[in-house]
Amino acid sequence: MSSGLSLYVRDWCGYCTKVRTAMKGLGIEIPLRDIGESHHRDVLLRGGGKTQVPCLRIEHVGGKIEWMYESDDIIRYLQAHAA
Ligand SMILES: N[C@@H](CCC(=O)N[C@@H](CS)C(=O)NCC(=O)O)C(=O)O
Repeated sequence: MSSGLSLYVRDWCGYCTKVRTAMKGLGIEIPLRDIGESHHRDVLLRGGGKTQVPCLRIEHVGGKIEWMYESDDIIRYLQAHAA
């Protein structure tokens, strides 16, 4: 698993629920950032370029930051990188 993961979400977002359900199935816990909080929304917009959720923030070893949108891509990533 990459060193630093966080998942940007909204509570009412069905795509976010899909990712969170997959995480539960994989036994993975990732810090959640609800973009209902303006700070998290601003960070997502500045970093990823849009406020669409879910978005997985991946901090790779060496410090490179990747912003992954699309629930199916996120689930595939977690399945591939789950320890
Ligand atoms: N195809 C995307 C759809 C994600 C999506 O539509 N998210 C909605 C919330 S449920 C959203 O963020 N809409 C606002 C926006 O796109 O800025 C996925 O599977 O993750």
